[in-house]
Amino acid sequence: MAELEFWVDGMSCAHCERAVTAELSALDGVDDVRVDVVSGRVQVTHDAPLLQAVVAQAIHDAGYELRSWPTDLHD
Ligand SMILES: [Cu+2]
Repeated sequence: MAELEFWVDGMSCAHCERAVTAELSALDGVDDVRVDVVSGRVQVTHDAPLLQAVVAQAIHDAGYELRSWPTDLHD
């Protein structure tokens, strides 16, 4: 099980939180998604590798944009 943390732009309310959580939860290997709307921080628990392009597309599909991605992944 690995933890991934990144930031998302454009979220402002509980609706945004639900939309991002739903899109990311649907990705293969994702077990848990925690979204902080105020800071834009998203923490994902996953048991399969997550590609930046896949996560960015899921966030885009939800209507938001990936702001940052960790440069040193340990999974
Ligand atoms: Cu919203």
